[in-house]
Amino acid sequence: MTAITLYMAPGTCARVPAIALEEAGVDFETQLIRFMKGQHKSPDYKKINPKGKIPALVIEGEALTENVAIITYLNQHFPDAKLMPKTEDAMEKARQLADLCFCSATLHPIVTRIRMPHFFASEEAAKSVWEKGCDSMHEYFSMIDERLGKQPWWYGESWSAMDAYLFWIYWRVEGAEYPVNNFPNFSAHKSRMEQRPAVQRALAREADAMAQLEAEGLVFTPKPV
Ligand SMILES: N[C@@H](CCC(=O)N[C@@H](CS)C(=O)NCC(=O)O)C(=O)O
Repeated sequence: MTAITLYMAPGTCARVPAIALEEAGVDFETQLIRFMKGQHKSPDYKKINPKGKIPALVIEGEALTENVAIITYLNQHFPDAKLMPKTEDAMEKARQLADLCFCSATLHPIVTRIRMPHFFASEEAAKSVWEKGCDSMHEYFSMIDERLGKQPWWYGESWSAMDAYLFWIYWRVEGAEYPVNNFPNFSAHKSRMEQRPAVQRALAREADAMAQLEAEGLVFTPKPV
């Protein structure tokens, strides 16, 4: 059996590979990283991810970071799981990468501005960071909403890890006062995601991790805008 460990914290983008692993039906363990203790910046964790970020995946003793790379690897390592649409076409493969990069490199930084504007500005200016984040997000949420109005999943009739990524992005900004209700097709996509047993299992792992943090008094709560 392959030994797989996912380094995660509840609510983070580690949800994306957690869902992918659950969808693939493989055995894996999760290791909770405690942000409030600075564990992600500790020398021990930096041996796994020198960038001090979550997620990191350790598989067969090898550490891999960055969601795009982790999803791409899992897709190749577990081909039967069909985490991304099957294709041998170089352009199609590159377009799938572009989609994952859109989530990690375009949407995720905007999510952070909406969710944690205080990281980017003084107390007085935080509200304007949040507003500008929301303004930037509208264009992309409209685009995603339009696409999901025509089909249940990002790639049509078949679920993919792109849907897991979009699910996390939606959920994260929903909890930061972003007006998600303006995007009914994206909201319906979230509901479809919540019905998937693999998603429920991934969320249950996060709930366990959150309970652990609560018990230790280590829950991180960003300042309200
Ligand atoms: N580009 C990375 C981003 C990872 C990332 O920013 N993770 C956040 C959690 S969602 C994190 O570890 N934040 C802690 C910090 O930056 O100190 C990826 O896609 O995996």
